[in-house]
Amino acid sequence: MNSRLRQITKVTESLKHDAAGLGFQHVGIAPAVSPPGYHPLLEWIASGHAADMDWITHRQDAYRHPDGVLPGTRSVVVAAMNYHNQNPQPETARIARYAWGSEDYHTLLRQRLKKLATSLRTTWPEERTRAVVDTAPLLERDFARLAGIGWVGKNTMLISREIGSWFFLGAILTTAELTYDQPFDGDYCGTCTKCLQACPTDAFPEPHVLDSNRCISYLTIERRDKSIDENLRNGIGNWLFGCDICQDVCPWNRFAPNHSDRAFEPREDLIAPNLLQLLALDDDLFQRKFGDTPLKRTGRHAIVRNAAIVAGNQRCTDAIPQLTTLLKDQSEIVREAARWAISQIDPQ
Ligand code: B12
Ligand code: SF4
Ligand code: SF4
Repeated sequence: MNSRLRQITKVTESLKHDAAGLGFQHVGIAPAVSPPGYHPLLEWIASGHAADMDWITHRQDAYRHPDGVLPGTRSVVVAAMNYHNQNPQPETARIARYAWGSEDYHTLLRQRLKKLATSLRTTWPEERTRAVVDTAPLLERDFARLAGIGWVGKNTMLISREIGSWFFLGAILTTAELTYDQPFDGDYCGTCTKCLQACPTDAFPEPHVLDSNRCISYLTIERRDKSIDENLRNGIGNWLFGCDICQDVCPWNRFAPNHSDRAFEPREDLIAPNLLQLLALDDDLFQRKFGDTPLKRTGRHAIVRNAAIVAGNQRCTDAIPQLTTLLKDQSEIVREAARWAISQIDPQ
């Protein structure tokens, strides 16, 4: 083995070894190629399924190849971090499990990915690396499949045979060459269609395709400055932020292990948020309570709008005084949701 090849093997081994110590359950490496999901992505955008997530549509060309994120990329290291916590969801207002911890996962994963890249940087200081979580134009699930971590389920989640789908993905793009894993071969959904049937807003026009316009996760997190279509409000049920239904019903999650990471220790007020307190949030209080959590992305107005919709769906008569105050709120989306909620609770 020549010395360059020995270095490649050694760095690949250290990356995999260090990943476990940093709390990643899986790590795999794919060559930088144009991902097979690129054309499905273009079709998805053309069908309007990206809704108004312009940060995806405006950068559609950059998804063609990891070069669009880091010119000269040769390897894509993909890592998965389990955030599963088996606490049951409350009956009142629900927040998706990924957001129960007190830290924003983007910051946390990016910091750990940077640490993970240490062996790469020290061995080859001349090579460039970039850690990405979510926001770069990279099809993370497609690359996770190419890196051998799992398959894309009918619910569009990347599923691992070992840990199910309750995990975050992150990637390190590097101009360095590494030893590549085999792509994950196969699809273990079989004839199951539980996720497609369980979705309360019918967000799957077909298996493996999600229409964001109908997905509660999009509606409650990403649709921040607009009202939510009235026809979809009942389907939102008691989801205040995100939605876990198509993962909760998945048989591959039945035995999903719990995380053992202090960073994902859940906060009581996120596992079981108090609806009346949420309806009373002003900008300052929102910032103080949720400024360092994933909820900050959505902002006060959309969270209060969502809380009003949940109160309406639950016919929560105790919320009437708060909702009446919100009829004069500074935000139009809040005023409108409060009006709607009152009409649901008391049609008179
Ligand atoms: C935009 C986005 C959303 C949107 C759109 C989701 C979607 N399904 O496209 C909304 C806001 C709705 C959303 C919701 C959620 N999201 Co999100 N989201 C993203 C983001 C930023 C981009 C996804 C994207 O590019 N979508 C466009 C579609 C076309 O791409 P895709 O979903 O990757 O689909 C691929 C496959 O379906 C495949 N494909 C297409 N057709 C076919 C056909 C067949 C037969 C096959 C096999 C494959 C296949 O090709 C596609 C392209 O690669 C990624 C991070 C990233 N940069 O990748 C996180 C990400 C996918 N989200 C994540 C999470 C956790 C969630 C939620 C669970 C959060 C919650 N609890 O509320 C939900 C889950 C909803 C769901 N069922 O997907 C995780 C998923 C981890 C995992 N195990 O898969 C990611 C990777 C973020 C992260 N860094 O951890 N999300
Ligand atoms: S996250 Fe919820 S709303 Fe979105 S597709 Fe899954 S079940 Fe449907
Ligand atoms: S619920 Fe069934 S069809 Fe859906 S992702 Fe899980 S195994 Fe696949």
